[in-house]
Amino acid sequence: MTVGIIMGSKSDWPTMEHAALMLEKFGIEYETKVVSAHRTPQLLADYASSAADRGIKIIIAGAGGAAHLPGMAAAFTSLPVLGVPVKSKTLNGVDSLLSICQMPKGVAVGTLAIGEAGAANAGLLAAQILGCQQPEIFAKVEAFRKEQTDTILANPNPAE
Ligand code: RP5
Repeated sequence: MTVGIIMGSKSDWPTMEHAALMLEKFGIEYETKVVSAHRTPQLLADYASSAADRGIKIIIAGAGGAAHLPGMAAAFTSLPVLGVPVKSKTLNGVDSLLSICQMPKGVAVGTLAIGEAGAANAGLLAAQILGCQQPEIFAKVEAFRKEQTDTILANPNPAE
């Protein structure tokens, strides 16, 4: 598998599946797994520290609330980690966003937007990173963006 999509709970899947759907658009292989930083800490350590040896190139990690999963995953691997703040019930995901984006200097997590858009963009950004080395993925990203642009230009009337 090229991309590992992990999340803190099964309840994150309706958000995180948008990362998976985006990767599928570009034909990128991925695996999905519930890995909780606080409920299954040893699993997180094992997953992240073995990911590079297993051939994973990028980890997408989504979590909500006190969302330490992406940061802890990044602590266990030098692979790029893309963090997705899942919308929480009490603070609408602002807690998740701040938990993920405010990494102290020295361990990086690339943070996306809260919720579905962030998950989809994590998949897109993973494709763009992989596309730097793989021309066929780069071409698919270019085609995706052109189609998006053409669709808007072909129908600019908001009332139609
Ligand atoms: C986090 O707590 C998860 O990432 C999830 O977003 C949130 C709530 O988890 P559940 O109580 O739904 O399992 O760890």
